[in-house]
Order: sequence, then C-alpha cells, then structure tokens
Amino acid sequence: MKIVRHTAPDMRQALRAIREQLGEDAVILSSRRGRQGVEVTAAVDFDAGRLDTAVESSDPRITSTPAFNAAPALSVPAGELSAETMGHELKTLRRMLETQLSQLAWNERTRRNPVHVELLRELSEIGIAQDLADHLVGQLPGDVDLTQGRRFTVAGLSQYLQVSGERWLDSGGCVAFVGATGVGKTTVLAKLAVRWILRHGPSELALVASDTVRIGAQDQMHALGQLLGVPVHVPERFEALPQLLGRLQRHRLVLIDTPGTSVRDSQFEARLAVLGACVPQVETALVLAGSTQAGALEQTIQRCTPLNPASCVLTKVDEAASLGGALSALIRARLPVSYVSDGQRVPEDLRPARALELVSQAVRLAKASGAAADEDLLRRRFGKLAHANS
Ligand SMILES: Nc1nc2c(ncn2[C@@H]2O[C@H](COP(=O)(O)OP(=O)(O)OP(=O)(O)O)[C@@H](O)[C@H]2O)c(=O)[nH]1
Ligand SMILES: [Mg+2]
Repeated sequence: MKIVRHTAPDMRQALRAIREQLGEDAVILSSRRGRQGVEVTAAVDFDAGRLDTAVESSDPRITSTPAFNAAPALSVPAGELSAETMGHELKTLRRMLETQLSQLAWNERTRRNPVHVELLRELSEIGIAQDLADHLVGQLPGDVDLTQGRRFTVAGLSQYLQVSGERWLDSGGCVAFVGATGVGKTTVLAKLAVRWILRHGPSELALVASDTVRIGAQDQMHALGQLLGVPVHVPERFEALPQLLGRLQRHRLVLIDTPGTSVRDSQFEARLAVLGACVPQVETALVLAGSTQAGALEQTIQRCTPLNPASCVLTKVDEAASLGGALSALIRARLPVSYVSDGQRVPEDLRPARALELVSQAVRLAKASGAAADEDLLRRRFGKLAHANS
C-alpha cells in the first residue's frame, strides 16, 4: 500500500495531484481544512508483486505501513488516518451529541411539565415499558395534578390490558396449554380440571397428555386423571394429536398438556406446525410466568404467533418481584389474560384475570420493593423520545 498526503489550496487541486501521483485507483482516507488549504490523505492498494511497500509523504508523521503479509493490512499509527478510527470517532461524537440533546430535552420537559416527569418516573419504577409509559403520559389532559395523573395512568393501563374472562369453565372448549418449561402449564390444567368437575361433574371432561418429552410428565397426568376419575388420552406421537382430538369431539371441555418449549428447542417449529394444523378446533392458551423477564416473555409470545393464541394464563405472579414488564409485554402483544395463578395449591390458587386488579398489584409490588428509577436512565430514555418526537 502506498499512502500520500497532499496539501493544496482547494479540494480540486489536491485531488488532481493525488490522481497524478497514485492513479485512478487512489482512495481518499481523510481530508481536513487547515490554515494552508485542504489536506487530503489518500492511498492505493497493495501491489502484490512488491514486498518493499513504500510510503511517500511530505508529512513525517506518516510512517511505513507493514509488509503485505502482516495483519492488519493497514496499520497507521496516527488515528486520524484510519477510516475505521474516523468512523468510530464519528459514532462516539454522535452518541455524545445525542446524550446532550436528551439531557436538554429532559430538562425542558421537567421545567414545562413536572407532573408528567414524575409520572414517567413512577411508571418506570413499576416496570412499564418506556414507549407505553410515554404514550400514557402523552394522553393526559392538560392540567392534571399528580393524584389525578396517577389515577389516569392506572385506568389507562387497565383499559389497554385485555382480559378474556371465564370462558372455558362457563362454556367449555378444546384448549392446549403452551409455554416454556416449568412455567406451570400442567398445574393450570389441573386447577381448571378440578374446577370444571366441581361445577359440571367429570363426564364431559377429557384430558390429553401430549407431553412425551419430559420424564414423568405422563405419570403426572395419569395420577391427576385417576384422582379426578377422568380418562387421560395419550397420542402415540405428538404428530398424532389431530387424529386423537378428532375422537374426543363429544367432550365439552378438552384440556391438552403440551411439552415445555424452550425457544431454542429444535423441535419447537415441528410442534407448532402440529398444533397449528389443529386450529381452529383447538384454542391455544399461552402460559406465561409473571416472574419471567419481559424480554423472554416477548420472545415466547412472538415465537408462538403462528398459533394465534386467543389468550394467556399468567402464572407465578406470587413469585414476581415486578409485574410492569410482563403487563407491558401483554399490552404490546394485545394478548388477553384469562387466568392468573398465584401459588401451587390446586385448585385454590387460580383466579379469573381482572385488569385493574393486576395493574394495582403491579403498583403495590413496586412500592413494596422500593424500586427507584435511575435518573440517568430516565433522562436518556425519555429525553431521547421527547427529542425524537419534537
Ligand atoms: N409459586 C408458584 N408456583 C407454581 C405456580 N404454578 C405452578 N407452580 C409450580 O411450578 C412448578 C412447575 O409446574 P408445572 O405445572 O409442572 O409446570 P409445567 O409448565 O407443566 O412444566 P413442564 O411440563 O416441565 O414444562 C411446580 O412445582 C408447580 O407447583 C404458581 O402460580 N406459583
Ligand atoms: Mg408439564
């Protein structure tokens, strides 16, 4: 590689000189204005036939580049000469500028509307996602005080959070419980089965044990069936599920236990396809643990989109340190919650979901844990949004 630096009164002359010296293949590495005009640094690529790679320069700061078999190909000590370094510095500058703009926007927002800013802080402490929090606060009427604002945002969250009510226990259905491993799928199924029997008796209930993956999963279902006096149906293979369900049509409520799915499970797509083939005869209910991080919940919800789940059961709410993230994920996905599970007891620890109750619980959890929003994070999050929206 050959690198040269030219200083000329203007860019045109500098480029001409470079072209004359290096030819048409020359590449501009950097240019800057100085007191004597424009300073342009350019290079041409290796001449593979030459090992004595040379550098010609009027500037003593430019030193020899290494021979062509040394790595990296271009090792230029002066940072300003490397396109990569320049790109990196530009990115850093841009980030600094964005931080400053966010800070300015946040300060301005605090000055103009302290109630909004306080509400954003409180929503962050509950764990509500930033875009949702900003949207809620953006909906506030002009002159609300903090107390009214709190009521308004809680009511707003409750309205956005959809719930689907006690459909299965009222009118039956054919429901497959799908979700990550250990989130409480089988326990939810057991709680619902017991409740159905208490209300309607065992005759119209069928249980399907399609979890042929986990050791002991079938035994768990058979033990439940025996306890309740309800037959447990097992497909030969997961792929045979549609045929089995076809034979169970006379039952008013069919509850299907499925294997826990890790999103990285290689069988995941195949099982989705089998379940997908049973839709609309089968309704999918996602089972999501409230104690799971919002990001992981979103991943599960997203991967199960092909099943078009009608609702979800939110489990392990008793173990959750914060519920705002989970509620934000459900609101974003417009996924209604049917039931909430908050303990291991069968059938007691299950209740039909109520939106206001869940949102109030999220607020209580935040207060109880003493969650405090990081001021710097708030500034970067909401300052950025305010800046982007302005
Ligand atoms: N604290 C608490 N524990 C629960 C809840 N629901 C289920 N569990 C417990 O979580 C554990 C796993 O429950 P399962 O119902 O076997 O979960 P699963 O999703 O069927 O698990 P796999 O079939 O292995 O994927 C058990 O110890 C349950 O008692 C809940 O709402 N709260
Ligand atoms: Mg299970």
